[in-house]
Amino acid sequence: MPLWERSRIVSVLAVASLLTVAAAAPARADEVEQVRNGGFDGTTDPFWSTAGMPMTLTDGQACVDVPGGTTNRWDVAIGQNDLPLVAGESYRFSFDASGTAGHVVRAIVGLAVSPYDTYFEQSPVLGDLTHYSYTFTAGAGTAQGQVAFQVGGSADPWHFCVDNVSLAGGVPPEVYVPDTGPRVRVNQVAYLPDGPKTATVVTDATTALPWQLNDAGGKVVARGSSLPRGVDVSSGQNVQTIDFGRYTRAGTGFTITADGETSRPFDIGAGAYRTLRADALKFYYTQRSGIAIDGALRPGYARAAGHIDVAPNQGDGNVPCQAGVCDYTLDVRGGWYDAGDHGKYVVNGGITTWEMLNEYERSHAVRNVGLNIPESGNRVPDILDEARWELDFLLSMQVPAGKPYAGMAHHKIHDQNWTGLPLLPDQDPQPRELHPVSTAATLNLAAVAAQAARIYCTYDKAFAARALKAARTAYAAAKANPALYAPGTDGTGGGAYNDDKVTDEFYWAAAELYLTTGEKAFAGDILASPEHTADVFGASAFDWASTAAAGRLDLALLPNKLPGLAAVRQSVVAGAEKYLAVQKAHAYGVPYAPANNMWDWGSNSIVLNNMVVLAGAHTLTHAPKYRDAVLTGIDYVLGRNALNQSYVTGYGEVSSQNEHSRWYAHQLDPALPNPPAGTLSGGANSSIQDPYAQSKLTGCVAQFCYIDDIQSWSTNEEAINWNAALSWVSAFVADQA
Ligand SMILES: [Ca+2]
Ligand SMILES: [Ca+2]
Ligand SMILES: [Ca+2]
Repeated sequence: MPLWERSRIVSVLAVASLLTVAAAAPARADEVEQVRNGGFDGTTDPFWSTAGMPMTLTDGQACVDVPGGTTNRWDVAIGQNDLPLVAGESYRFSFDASGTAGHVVRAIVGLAVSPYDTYFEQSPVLGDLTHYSYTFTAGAGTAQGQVAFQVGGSADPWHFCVDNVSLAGGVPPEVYVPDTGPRVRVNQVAYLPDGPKTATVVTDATTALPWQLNDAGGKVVARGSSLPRGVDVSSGQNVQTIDFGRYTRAGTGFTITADGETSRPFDIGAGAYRTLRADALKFYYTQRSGIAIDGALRPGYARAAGHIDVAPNQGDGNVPCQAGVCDYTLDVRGGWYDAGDHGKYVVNGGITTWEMLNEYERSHAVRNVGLNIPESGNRVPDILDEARWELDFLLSMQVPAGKPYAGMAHHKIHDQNWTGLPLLPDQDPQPRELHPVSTAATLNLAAVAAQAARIYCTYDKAFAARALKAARTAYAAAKANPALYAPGTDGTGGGAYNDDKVTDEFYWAAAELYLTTGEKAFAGDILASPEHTADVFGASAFDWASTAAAGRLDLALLPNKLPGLAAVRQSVVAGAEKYLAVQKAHAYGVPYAPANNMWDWGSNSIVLNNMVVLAGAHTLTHAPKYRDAVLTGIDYVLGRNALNQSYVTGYGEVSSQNEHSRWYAHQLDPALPNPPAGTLSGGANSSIQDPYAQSKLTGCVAQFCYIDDIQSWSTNEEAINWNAALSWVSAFVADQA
């Protein structure tokens, strides 16, 4: 899960002249101008610029020669302070700007004093003089607001000019209307030839509509009649569904026409899933900490190693604890960066690694999937090499013998303070800190290390033995410290990942230890756990905080001799029946219906993880309905949804591109890439916690609570646990072909 973070500028605070000059660019009669002398009439006062970069007046504009060789956008800037902002008021921020072609200005409205909160920001790429205008709603009120034009971060010197700077209050809030394209919604990637094929048409019609399936040449190859479904709660749209499953011939470039609209194109075939299952796993190599990314393996994604103790980095080879937490340092290099930040969190690393290793245990084909990683060709399946990168990190987070809480795992390691975007991993200047141990992190380590012990024994006996020893030690330490909870308040510089219910982690760890060792003591703990007979398949099957279903699925599906296994297996089938019923009732075929229609953070991963339960029921019963439910469910993620877009970068005619990340920050810096193909966006989130989403989506209905912008960290981040769900399900789909 990505983080609750506040986007902050770590700004050089420039001192404004207090000279007040009448505003030169008059606002409309009903709007109130906040900026003084935005037209630069005869003077640049009261604007300021950072030391060493004087403003000059040129043709009535303020211009600067921007020095080269700075690192961050905020290292050099011009701006104006002491602007009042009223919480909840809508403002239009506009200006004319020009710059040496291809350079970027980060234009912000924020707080002029510590902690320099950013209320609104845009980073246009400059060229000839252009008018820029944006509307946003202030999330906070202050008398110390600021507009600033941050122009740092360029290796080369360049020239920047700005004029007619305006911040007008009293404007009507902008009504954001997403471009959702044609009203016929399909899986824009592919349907399997022998799988179910359904589409959704958004329409005012309440009686059945004729539809036709067209091949790439426009020839009609199938026809039928749609099924009226009424108003879909998750979108507020009146919809009908189209079932074209009887058409089974493979091909590319199909479309569906209904109600006068033609869908985006799609394939019928399995090839895309063979590519997707690999891409979803290739995601992890460029997410690695502690290693340089080789451009020969990932063209366009080469970068220096992050956090290997080379300045300006301050770790991770010798990381101390937060003050008063411990008296030692640990070498915690490696692992994956969690999401769009540079933190590493044991609970999220744990569930991610479990799902990846589970894919290995459940899908034989994945052993032969090459991932173009440095370890390709070493006779170990690449998926295990990739998971090992994280496993070694997780093991390094365990408290050494002889120290207080020996055998427990530190909850997380991350920056002391939040950093801004963009920021390459090797450029992160923040001190790194170990946070206190937690029972949840310790049990994650126990579960995943135990799972690793049975999987890696074929390839690396010494590692398998070390992992099992660490798992036993962690499990015993958690039993001795059963209620050390990471607090929800520990969210500065990294996500809190707080969890104060750990019966599920105890159950999961006992299950993995039992599956690996067969020992009676672990069976006893499983049978005594309240989770063992509880209904663990709720609206969301499992995630980093709720892990009971992970244990239940493994007990049901992996070889073992636990007493009462029939009931364990039946519980998985019963869970799948619930998701199947939810999906059947859903006009977009989504096996997810949270209480009060409040879609959760990272909803795409929830949809996919619920499908892992459906896939489990298929493995247990071989009933085609569960397989078909998975094949239908993935349509939602790949385009059959209210926004008519795929949530996987590079898949589908229209897909997420600008996931929140400090280094895939192409939207903020054209020199950086977008996330690689096969990156899953978090997706619709009813609570829209970030200011950018709030400025565009307030009042949104479930599926519409999403925007493909790098600033929307609550709807559009990338994360290791989410891609694990995509990887698992795309592998299952590929295996069905
Ligand atoms: Ca002017
Ligand atoms: Ca390999
Ligand atoms: Ca828990």
